[in-house]
Amino acid sequence: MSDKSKTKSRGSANAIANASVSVNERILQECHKLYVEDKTGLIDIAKGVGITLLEPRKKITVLLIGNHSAGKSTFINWYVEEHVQRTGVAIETQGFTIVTSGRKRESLTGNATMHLYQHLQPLQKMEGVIDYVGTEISTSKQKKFSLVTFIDTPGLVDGDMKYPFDVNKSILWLGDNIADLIFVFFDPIGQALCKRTLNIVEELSEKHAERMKFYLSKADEAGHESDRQRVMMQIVQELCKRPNLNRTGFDMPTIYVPTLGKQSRCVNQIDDVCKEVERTINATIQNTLNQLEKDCNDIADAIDDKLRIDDEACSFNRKAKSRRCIFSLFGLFLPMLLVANFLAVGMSDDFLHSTLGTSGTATLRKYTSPVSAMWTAVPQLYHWHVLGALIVFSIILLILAQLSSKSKVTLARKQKRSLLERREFVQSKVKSRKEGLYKEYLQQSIGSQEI
Ligand SMILES: Nc1nc2c(ncn2[C@@H]2O[C@H](COP(=O)(O)OP(=O)(O)OP(=O)(O)O)[C@@H](O)[C@H]2O)c(=O)[nH]1
Ligand SMILES: [Mg+2]
Repeated sequence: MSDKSKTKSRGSANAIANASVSVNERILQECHKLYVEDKTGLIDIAKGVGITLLEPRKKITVLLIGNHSAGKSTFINWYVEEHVQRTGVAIETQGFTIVTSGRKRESLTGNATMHLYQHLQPLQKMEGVIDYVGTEISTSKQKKFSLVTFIDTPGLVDGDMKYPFDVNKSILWLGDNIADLIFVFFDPIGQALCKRTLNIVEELSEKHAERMKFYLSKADEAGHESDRQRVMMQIVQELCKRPNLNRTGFDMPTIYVPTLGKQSRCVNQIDDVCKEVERTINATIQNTLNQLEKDCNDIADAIDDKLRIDDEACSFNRKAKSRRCIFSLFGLFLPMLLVANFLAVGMSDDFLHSTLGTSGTATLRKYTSPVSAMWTAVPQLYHWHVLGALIVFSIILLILAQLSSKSKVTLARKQKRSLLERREFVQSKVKSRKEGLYKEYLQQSIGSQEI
């Protein structure tokens, strides 16, 4: 193949790669938007039904660690294809630098960084760190940079070197809480095996082995193949001495920054690093879309629960209402019956005739006669007892009526409607958007595979 056609095909491959970046970027951005939009965003909807959702990230984060001069900053510059980070033989990177893509080339201080990345705020609590945190925003769109945020860290050294903050603690925190990928660079000529690096690597490996990738950096400087093999053996042996790092099949690709111009016959596996980044981006997109579906289902379930609880409360209230009616009816009916009976029996005929009329008196006597019969059946001696008992019984019935009248809070019709609308929105609109995004994502990845 001629050079010209090679350039051409590489050019078109890049164009496809860039196109796929933009699809992926858009998918992550749209997912993010579906969560954070005011009122109609999933975070707000979920909050309304008592669920706390985290907003999905628009980029993956790669943490680079390694000894001083291992080539961390140079690698970032190579990836970004811009000189964003200072590099050199001296100890160059003294703090944490977040290198990310944006619309404008800009450098941010620690405080601005904390405003931009709220999830980094716990770092602020670690003494001294804030003065050594910064952000470099680059407009580069090279490789997959628009979907990656790098965190460059201070070179790790043993001995007298004093860091102005607790470097181990802060790297461990970033590895635990922020990084999707942790690249460890071992440099064959430097202090690759310094204790500080090994300690941090071991501690991170304990919890996040799957996020960690080891590389023999500056491999072009490692001399001949046999020297390189020896260095690699030494590093692997040293790592394997640590119980938490003693795994079989230790993978340590050899990488070097091709642009540094050294002629080397050493195999450069730097593309593996880019592939690792791509793999993590793809996994993140899939996870984000899956999480979106799960969050929609959780919201719908929470709304269903709310509606079910409301239905139960409504039927409880209905039952309570009928219980209250029955108790009150009996509680009032008994004393009224007794009073009516006493009137019928105790009042003179003349008085009853004059107040109720002849037919009224007859009706009263007719209906109170069973009570009167029961009352006369009770021995005179117990009349007061029975009367007392009936009054107590009535009071108990009235208290029961009062107690059972306590109703549960139910949703207003408007609230219920709004819940149903939100459920419908999440289950149909958001989910169908998610389906569309998944389709786009798969189409783009299958498309690029075919080519
Ligand atoms: N030959 C060669 N030199 C490299 C490579 N990567 C980095 N260097 C050189 O190594 C030196 C140190 O590189 P840096 O990128 O500053 O290393 P670092 O890990 O960021 O160092 P600190 O910031 O001090 O921790 C620089 O002079 C680079 O030019 C490489 O792949 N090959
Ligand atoms: Mg550096």
